[in-house]
Amino acid sequence: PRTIRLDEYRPSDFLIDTVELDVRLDPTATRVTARLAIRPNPEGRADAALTLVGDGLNLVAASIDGADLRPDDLDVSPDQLKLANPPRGPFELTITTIVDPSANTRLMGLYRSNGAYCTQCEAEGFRRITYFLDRPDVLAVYTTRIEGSKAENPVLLSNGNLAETGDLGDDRHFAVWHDPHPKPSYLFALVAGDLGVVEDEFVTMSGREVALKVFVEHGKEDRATHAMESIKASMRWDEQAFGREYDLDVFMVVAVSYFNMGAMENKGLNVFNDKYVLASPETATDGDYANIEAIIAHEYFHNWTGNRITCRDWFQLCLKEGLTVFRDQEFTSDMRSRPVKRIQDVRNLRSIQFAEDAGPLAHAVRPNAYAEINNFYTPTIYEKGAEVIRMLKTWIGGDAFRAGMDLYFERHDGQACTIEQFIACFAEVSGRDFAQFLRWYAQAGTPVVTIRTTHDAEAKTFTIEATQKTPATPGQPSKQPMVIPLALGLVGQDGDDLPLVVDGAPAGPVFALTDETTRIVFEDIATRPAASLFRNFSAPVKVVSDVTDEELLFLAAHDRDPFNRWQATQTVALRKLVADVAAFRAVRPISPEPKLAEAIGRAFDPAETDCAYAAQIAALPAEGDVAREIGENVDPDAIHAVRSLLKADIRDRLAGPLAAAADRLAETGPYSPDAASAGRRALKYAALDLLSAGGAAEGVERVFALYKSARNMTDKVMALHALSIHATPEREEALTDFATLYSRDPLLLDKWFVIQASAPLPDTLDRVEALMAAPGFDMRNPNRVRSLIGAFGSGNPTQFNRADGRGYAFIAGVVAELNTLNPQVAARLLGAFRTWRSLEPERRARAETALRALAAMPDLSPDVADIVNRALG
Ligand code: BAL
Ligand code: ZN
Repeated sequence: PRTIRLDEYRPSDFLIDTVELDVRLDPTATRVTARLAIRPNPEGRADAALTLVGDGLNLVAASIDGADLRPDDLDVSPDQLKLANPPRGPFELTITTIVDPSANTRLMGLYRSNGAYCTQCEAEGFRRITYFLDRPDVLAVYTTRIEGSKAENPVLLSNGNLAETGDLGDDRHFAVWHDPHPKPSYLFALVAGDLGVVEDEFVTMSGREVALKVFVEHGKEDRATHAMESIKASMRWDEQAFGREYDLDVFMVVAVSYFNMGAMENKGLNVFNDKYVLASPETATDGDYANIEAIIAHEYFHNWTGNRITCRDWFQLCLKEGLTVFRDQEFTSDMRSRPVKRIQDVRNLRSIQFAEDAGPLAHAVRPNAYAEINNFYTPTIYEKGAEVIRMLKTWIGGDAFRAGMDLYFERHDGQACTIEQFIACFAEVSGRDFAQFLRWYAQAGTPVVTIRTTHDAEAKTFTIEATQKTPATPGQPSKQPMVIPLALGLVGQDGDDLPLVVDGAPAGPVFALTDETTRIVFEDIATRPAASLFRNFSAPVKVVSDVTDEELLFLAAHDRDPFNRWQATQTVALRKLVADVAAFRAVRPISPEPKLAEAIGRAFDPAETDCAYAAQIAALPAEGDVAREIGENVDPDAIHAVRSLLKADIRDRLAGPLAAAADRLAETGPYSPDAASAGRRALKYAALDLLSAGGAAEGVERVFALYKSARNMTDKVMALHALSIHATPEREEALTDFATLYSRDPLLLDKWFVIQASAPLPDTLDRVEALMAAPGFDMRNPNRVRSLIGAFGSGNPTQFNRADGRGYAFIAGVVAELNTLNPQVAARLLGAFRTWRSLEPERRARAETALRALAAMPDLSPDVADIVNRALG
């Protein structure tokens, strides 16, 4: 496939002001007539041909200003419609195409999900509906008429406000929707089907009444109330936090069961993966409730950051995604616990984005080239993109950040923008020079900041010397220094922060590291403090410091920054795990570490009231964190073994407090998904996970008892997960029981798939293969594929990385099968290989063999070919 480059961007030669779509629904032959008001773009080339793109389209008719076009007037293929010499003034082009929604297994464009019609147009799906200038900088006002069978599609939805409905007799009816806000084609949506609805209302800050509707499959209406509450909370929050008001008469969310992504922010008509809408205590876990709230918020927040102001081109994807992730993170922090949210986000960033940044798929937050845009909906665009916004705010301060956002909304409303236009708003309000800061968008790789500290007792100074280095990444052999905000505190022996004095004046607490090496000399420091570095994770960097374990354990007890209290324990644990892996592989004894157990033990102190936070303290770094820290010649089995040993050691040291916590935290009243109740369950799970470490009989018994007595899905799934990682009879009994009870519900079947696919047991791959042939699995449904195969590839380090290479061959085989069925999902599964180069030589060779076999396949989709080529590149 052709590589698209940022520096080749040109404005479109033509603009489309209005789009009138007439869609006659039919399961296999939907007829789409698009009437386009086109005019030359004053910023385009004067003599240009008009080339509309398509993707697998079938043209029925075309006319200009009412006059039919003959085949000779047109250059038409399934992938483009070209007029060599179009009118040089405004004209109307009418195009009729026929599409087959039932055959659309790629789930891009118009397709069917459990009988309903729905669309997905981001990034380039609209061209599978009609020929178009399918690029985000062409903004048009859409009017959409949908006509279909009344019995099969009583609900007919599109973007904007409902303008007209009518009965055509003979089981036909229609609806006309008008969206007054100009938008790019990727935000177009249409849904039609026989759906249930939950309705409510929201009155905006200026008094506009907005009808709220959540559409779900009939019979699932009672599972939509949490989503509805989340919509209202999101609308209120965006008014309060950013002054942003909703702008249509109706806001709709539709849950569909076949969906490539999590959800999609189409104007006024968000389409959601049903996994992120449906929740009841009997069917959803605390994690599901939190995810739904966050994703509803994310899509709603796109209304301003994405829809009202969109991206000029797809290189600017982080303009809407990084910013909107930042906004949804802030929303969750305000709705729940800010420190816990920050810890969860940083865990997630490290596990998925740092991993991406350290491997062959590393790319910049704003890439400068792509072969397939679908492959750039990545943790780097989303999660690192959000970190860049957070750093910007940390660097210029909250007030300037808000002023910059206000300016951005005011100046660019209705436009398709670039990162430079966004950043210029912050430069203007803060008076800062952002030239160096912009490197965060251009340079890939996770900067490593090495910190050396020295205390001079005589001079009473404490010096921090910070050296930054960003490793080479594909296509970027050498890097320039970045602006790295370092938020810090110096904690004195009484546990209080010392005043920060530099050059005789109060300083900090945020210091910008702008050079390769920055020295900061703090004055009036009589005794060596414990340096609390990168408080609240003030920059997405890897920190290597000479702060001792002893100082870290002191910070774990006393730091006033809750993030760094957590981080201190994590760093000590990570250092130990890395050392233990080296000892284990060299067949040397592993040294005990009672102080770490003591720090973790504080999480189970009955006096600890923030249980969600305590649960984070109690959870050791993941196996992937250890692998990344080791960096090369990684043996996933050794990491798993050593981490399990550490858990067992902690269990032995804390057996009493763990058992007491598990008892104390047992569920008593009715289930509530609120954050405090969820926190208690999370801490109970942390205790049970440690108690059952290594398959210890007493712990397994407790977990099994919880499984059997559980009265909500969170307890049930937590217990099943804890049982599933040890080969015990209880495991088999619980898995069978869960299947008997719940396997007819697809979203619960997914939980059962995930649990089995992630078990670090030697028979897991056999089971996964068997489950693919079992009832309920459907290769065409992305949720099933992700929960069974995706969880195995990306959530099971020991079994995906089996020493015999079968894990690699299995994932490559599924990718080959999905390559034509659903290339986007296929390419996503291949992400499992993003760390293959850091493996020990034998596994690395086997992973490479699997990738090369895939690369040699004929007819690879652009999506899969792009990932394979970059992974091998
Ligand atoms: N725009 C794709 C889905 C999302 O990020 O909201
Ligand atoms: Zn988004």
